Amino acid sequence: MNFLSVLAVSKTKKSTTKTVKKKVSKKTTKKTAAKKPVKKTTKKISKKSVSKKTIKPQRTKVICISHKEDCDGISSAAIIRQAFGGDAILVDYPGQMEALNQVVLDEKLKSLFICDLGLSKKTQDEFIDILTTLRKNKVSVTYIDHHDIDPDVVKALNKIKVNVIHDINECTAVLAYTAFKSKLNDHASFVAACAAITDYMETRPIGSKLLQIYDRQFALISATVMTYNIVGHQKEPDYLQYLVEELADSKFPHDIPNTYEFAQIQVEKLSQMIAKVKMGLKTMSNLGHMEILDAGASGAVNFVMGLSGKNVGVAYKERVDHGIYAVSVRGSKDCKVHLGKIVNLLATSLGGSGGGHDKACGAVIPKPKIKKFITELNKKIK
Ligand SMILES: [Mn+2]
Repeated sequence: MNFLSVLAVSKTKKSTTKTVKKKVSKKTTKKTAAKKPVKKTTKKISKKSVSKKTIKPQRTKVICISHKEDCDGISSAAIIRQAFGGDAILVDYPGQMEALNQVVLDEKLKSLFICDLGLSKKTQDEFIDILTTLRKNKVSVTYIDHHDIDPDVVKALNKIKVNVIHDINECTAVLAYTAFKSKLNDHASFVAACAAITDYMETRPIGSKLLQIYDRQFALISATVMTYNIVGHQKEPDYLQYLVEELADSKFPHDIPNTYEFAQIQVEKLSQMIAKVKMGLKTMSNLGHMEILDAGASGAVNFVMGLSGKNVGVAYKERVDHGIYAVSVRGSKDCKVHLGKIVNLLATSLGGSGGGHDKACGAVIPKPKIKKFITELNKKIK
C-alpha cells in the first residue's frame, strides 16, 4: 500500500511539472476562451495568423485508451507510452464508451490511441460518432485491435481518416510493436511477445518471431506472472498504471517488486477456483456454465469449459453497479463455430453487447436476460 501512495505522489509531481513547463499562459488562455462567447470567430481569424494570442487551447496531450483486463491491453498501453509518451486510460468493456465520451471533451487532446478494445453491433455506431467528433477537432486517432470487426466500421473509420491498424492474426501489442518499431527499444519486443503468449497468439507469424528472440521458458513465466498481477489488481487502477509505466520503462516483470509473490497468491486462488467450479458447474447439451461470485469470470471460464467436458464454457459475474452480467465465453479446439460472432449477435439481440475471437469472447448482458443468453447460446452452437 505504501508504495502506491508514493506512486500517486510521484505521478502528481510529474504532471504538475508538465503543466508548468507548458507555460502558464496556456491555462489562462483556455479559461478566457471558455468564457468568451466570441470564441468561434476568434478561432477562425487566428487560424491563419497564429500570432501571439491564440485563443484556442493548444492540443498537446497524448492519451491511450487500452484494455485493462489482460496482458495484451496492458502491454499495448506500455508500447504506445514508450513510443509516444502520454498517459493511459485503462478500461474494461463496460467502461470503454464512458472513457471515450470523457476524452472527447478534453480540449488539450492531440492524439488518441485506442488499443485491444473490440467493437460490437451495440457499440460500433457510437464509437464512429465519437471518433468523428474527435477528427473534426483535428485530434489524430489510431485504433489498434485484432477482434472481429464489421468491415463497414473499418470503411467508416478510414473515411474519417482514423488510422486503423487491424489484423485478427496477431495480438494488439504485436500490431502496435510492428507499426511503431522505429520509435521503440529492443525490450518492447519482449513486452509484445508476452502479450502474444497470453492471447494464445505466440504461434502467429510475427508473434512467433518475437518469441524466438527470447528463451521460451523465460518468456512464458514472465507472461504468466504479468497476467496474474494484472488479473489480481483489476480493482487497483493505480497499480495497473504503474505496470504500464514500468513496462514502458523496459522493466521485466521480475524486476517489478513483489510480482512473483503476488503470482503465488493468485495460483493458490486459482486452485481453489478449480474446486469451486467442480461444485458449482452446470451443464447443458452443448456447454458448461457457472455464475461466479467472488472472482472474475474470465479467471474461471477455462475451468468451466475444461471441467464440464463440453466444447464451450460460459462464466458470468454480476456487475451490481451496472445492472449487468459480465460474461466470458471460451471454446475448445473442437469448437467449430465462431463464438465471437455468435455472441455479438445474441448479446445485441438481448440488449447487451459482446464479441471477440472465435474461441474466446465476452459479453455484457442485462441482468434479467442472462438465463436467456445461456439457453440461446446453447442452441446456436450445436
Ligand atoms: Mn488482445
